[in-house]
Amino acid sequence: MPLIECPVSPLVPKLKGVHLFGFDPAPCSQRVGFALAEKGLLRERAVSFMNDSPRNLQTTKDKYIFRNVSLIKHDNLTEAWSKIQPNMVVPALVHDGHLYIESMDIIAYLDQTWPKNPLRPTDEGAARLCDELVQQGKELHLSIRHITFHWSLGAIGKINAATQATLNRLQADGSPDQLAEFYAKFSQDDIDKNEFIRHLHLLESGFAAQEARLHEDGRQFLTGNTFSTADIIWAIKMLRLSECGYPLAENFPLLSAWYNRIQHRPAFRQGVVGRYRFFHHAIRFKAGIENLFGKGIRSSMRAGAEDE
Ligand SMILES: N[C@@H](CCC(=O)N[C@@H](CS)C(=O)NCC(=O)O)C(=O)O
Repeated sequence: MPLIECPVSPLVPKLKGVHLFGFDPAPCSQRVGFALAEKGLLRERAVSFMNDSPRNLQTTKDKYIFRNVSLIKHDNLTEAWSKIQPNMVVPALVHDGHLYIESMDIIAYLDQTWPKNPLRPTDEGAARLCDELVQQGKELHLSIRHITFHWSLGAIGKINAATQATLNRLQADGSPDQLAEFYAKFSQDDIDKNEFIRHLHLLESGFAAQEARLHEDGRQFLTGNTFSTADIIWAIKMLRLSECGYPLAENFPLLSAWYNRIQHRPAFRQGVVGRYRFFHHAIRFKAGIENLFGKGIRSSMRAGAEDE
């Protein structure tokens, strides 16, 4: 359900042009930033998410305003955000007063609305594969969350009892993203270490399947020889794993070569990594130190897992 018919927030109907509500280091937000850049839509400026000064209500043609929802400051766990995204996660996109949520649905909407540089293969078989890989990528998002919180954020990812109570109160009933449930367990150290390792291994199995596919016929991209949304969703997973110090090239050489090709795309640089250099280097540095002392993600890799 990408379109929210009657958004509660009074800000939404006031916004003209394209506005992306997101957080630069967050994978789901990065997916949309990447797709916007592939479409040739450039970031005009960044403002705080509820900014309603008249100059920030309207964007210029082929540009978008980035509305920052800081996950570090827990902007997403506020009432104002719950009125825009009832599941209290990023991203959300507003186009001419219409609100869209769910990153991959937003990308599909962008692809329909801006047909330049199509992101869905025209060949039927490749399109089917693309849908399949996007679906697998979505299902693995919970694994990326576990990996990020365990191997990147650690204690700074925890929330206090008051914030938890606010989140419990505001999160939509039956939210598919289950943020309140996740924070309740993570903040109380109530997730078993093996659960994090299980999520890492799920991702590794996903990567192994892509590696095998690239091996089959030397294709350039995951669905064939044209870039697609499947490349977007999987490349963003690689980015997070590499930030955690995971040795991609050692374990998945073909996928790693594919990821290098993606990294060289101007849209990846403009829409994703160019946007959060400090955070990117900071988490890589932290991961490097932890791996050095045997406490990082490397010690839990499938090949290195002793408890299997
Ligand atoms: N299904 C949603 C998932 C969104 C999601 O989980 N977003 C994460 C960032 S990648 C988030 O906002 N997390 C909130 C938090 O960690 O507090 C989508 O694809 O848009």
